[in-house]
Amino acid sequence: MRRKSLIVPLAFAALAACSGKPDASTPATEAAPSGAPSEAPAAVPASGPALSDATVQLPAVPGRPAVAYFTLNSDVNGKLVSVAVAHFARAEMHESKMEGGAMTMSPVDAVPIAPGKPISFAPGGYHVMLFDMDGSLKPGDTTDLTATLDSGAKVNAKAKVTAPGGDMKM
Ligand SMILES: [Cu+2]
Repeated sequence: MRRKSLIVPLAFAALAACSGKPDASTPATEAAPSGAPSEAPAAVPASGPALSDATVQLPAVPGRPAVAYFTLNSDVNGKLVSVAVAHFARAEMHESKMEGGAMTMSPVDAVPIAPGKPISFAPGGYHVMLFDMDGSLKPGDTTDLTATLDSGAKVNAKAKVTAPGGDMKM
């Protein structure tokens, strides 16, 4: 008799502990806002030349040329024939080369482009020399860079303006 009276309360205690309160909250069924069909984004052609990593490095000495670098991807064969950068009166495409143990650079009229072969304008190779800045650009600014192809197509990008010798900084 004593035994039973001990066991029964324990059994109840165990039951009470294991049975949690039934969750009264109903599953959240937040209706997605209806009646607002998402605008399909304007179809961006997968093709077409594109600029990336455009930067303009200001000269260490005021009055000296600035330099522009970028990468140009193209899905067509052709030529890059000119580059222009806002706030500079004149731009020239140059190519740096090692000649006789010295780095020299010479103007280039056109750079061939081809699908799957990005053209890299970077230190030590192709670059754009920029002359006669109007004086309004500072590091941290952006300016418009436009590349023109022999087809007449123009490709635009925002170029990041960097401090002299600051192309390794973020
Ligand atoms: Cu140059």
